[in-house]
Amino acid sequence: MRYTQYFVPTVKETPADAEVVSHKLMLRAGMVRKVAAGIYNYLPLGLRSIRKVENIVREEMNRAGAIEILMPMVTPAELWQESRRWEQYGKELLRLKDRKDNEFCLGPTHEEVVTDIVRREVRSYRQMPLNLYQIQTKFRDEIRPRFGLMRGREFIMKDAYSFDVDEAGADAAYEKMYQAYRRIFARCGLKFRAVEADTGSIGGNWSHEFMVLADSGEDAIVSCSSCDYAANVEKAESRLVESAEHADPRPVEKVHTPGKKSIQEVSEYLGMPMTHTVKMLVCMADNVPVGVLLRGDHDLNEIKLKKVIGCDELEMASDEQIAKATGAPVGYLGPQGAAIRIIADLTISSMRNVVVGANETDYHLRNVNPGRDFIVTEFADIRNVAHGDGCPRCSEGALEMWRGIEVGHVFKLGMKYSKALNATFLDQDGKEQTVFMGCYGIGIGRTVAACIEQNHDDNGIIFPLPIAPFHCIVSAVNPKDVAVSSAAEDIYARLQAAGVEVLYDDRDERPGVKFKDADLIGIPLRLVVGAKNLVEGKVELKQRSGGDMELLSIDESVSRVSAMVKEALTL
Ligand code: 9G3
Repeated sequence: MRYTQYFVPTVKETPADAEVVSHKLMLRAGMVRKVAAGIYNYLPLGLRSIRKVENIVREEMNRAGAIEILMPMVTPAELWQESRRWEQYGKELLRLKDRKDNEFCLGPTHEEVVTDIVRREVRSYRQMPLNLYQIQTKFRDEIRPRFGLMRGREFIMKDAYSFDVDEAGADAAYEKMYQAYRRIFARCGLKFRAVEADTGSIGGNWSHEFMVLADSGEDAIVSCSSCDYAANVEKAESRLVESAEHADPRPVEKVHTPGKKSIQEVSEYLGMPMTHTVKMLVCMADNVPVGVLLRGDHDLNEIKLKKVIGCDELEMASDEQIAKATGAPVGYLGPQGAAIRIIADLTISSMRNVVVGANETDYHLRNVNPGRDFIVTEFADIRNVAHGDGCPRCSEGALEMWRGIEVGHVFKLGMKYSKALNATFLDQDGKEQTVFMGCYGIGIGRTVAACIEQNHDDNGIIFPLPIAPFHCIVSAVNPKDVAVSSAAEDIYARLQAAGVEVLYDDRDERPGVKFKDADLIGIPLRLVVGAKNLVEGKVELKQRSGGDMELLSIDESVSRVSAMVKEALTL
């Protein structure tokens, strides 16, 4: 493609409202332009990368035996009412009415629509295993879309759905998708980790997220330093923390702690490490107050607590709700004599002689012992794991904390949707059975953005070749010089003939502008054609990912670039 006939509106200045590097660079490189909050135009360079990721996804899904379909973006309310999700979702589900006042929504995902296909078309066990997928625009009306394509409202997703006769089949389908995802993200040139994840509201009981490691990632994940355990912190467990204190229980002491409300203040004031304190929080579970006990330095994991209680809504109680439920002042809460349900983190059970609130303003108690001074009937893992905790799977590893960008998520769905929509089949014995499902998503735009988060420097993007908009940029320095333009044209033609995707920068621009643009848009290979080197019949080859500049003859440059592209694209 000739730059002078293309459309690459690069900009020098960093846009004000872009917070993460991929958003900044995609705007500056002329890859996307915002139309409305969370809604983007894909400009030529952006679209080429998007299509590269889609094609890698498509190849690996097809290789895994999945079959491509395309479902509608606009989906009828009736299907969502059958699965009872029409009323389950709030404003995030963008609803609309047609001219006859029929209700629809813009599809945020397609479990209902695809299960409707299968319940109509699949009648026999012989038609499964079946995996249907699409690459399609989704809409989720996020409250705060941000970070460009990383958290848009309209976005392109590959969503796949597997259908099997039994759990074993569904497990096999899950494993096939898991392996396909590993190949997909490896081919995209990403450093990623598959982590055990919470299934959230979708239902089912088991899922993995594919996380691209990047400090700008919204998710916190942990991985073990010695085994392959890795999990989203929402779900991660750790080896039970035995408290250091094994002394005999000492007599309770009331201590004056004027104005010391936070664990930090109390432990400093009393000269006690936070590991010797117990904090009591109060949550409202479906509007019922529940007391929660955690070691002072641990953090509550609300997703784990919600699963333990089994409630729909879980919020931290307000100060007045706390006062009403416990009669004690906020900051001085203690479990002794509590009139509300108490759930304690597992760590509490082995603690001795701890500091807790005295349920009285400006007072705490020391040497309080669970079992003697307060009774806990419910112990559960309700804390966030912390960096350095012991691995729950192997005996010697420690958990390391990372930030990750979720680019893929695979779920075992069980029969949640097939039951709700009555998707059944006749088994070998002619008996009616319900299909087992799985669902598997990849954020296409988010994968491009995550790749840029992981591959950039101060000058711009450093695209891994497989998802770069072009393989090679040819920068002609002063194309008005006939020797330069004819050499550049010759290289351009020969590379294209060799199947290399070339962006030929034929602009009448200063060299500096061309080099800055080439670095910004991140094309992996750059050939510079300039009069000085041409005198010796040489051109410069530079790899955007670093390494020394090479001076090559025109023939060598064509064969070298062709070989590098071929090598980078071999699986
Ligand atoms: C909704 C809305 C938002 C949603 C969902 C439904 C997320 C919803 C979870 C999934 C699960 C998988 C298939 C591809 C992979 C992910 N946000 N989820 O179900 F109505 Cl408004 O989408 N679906």
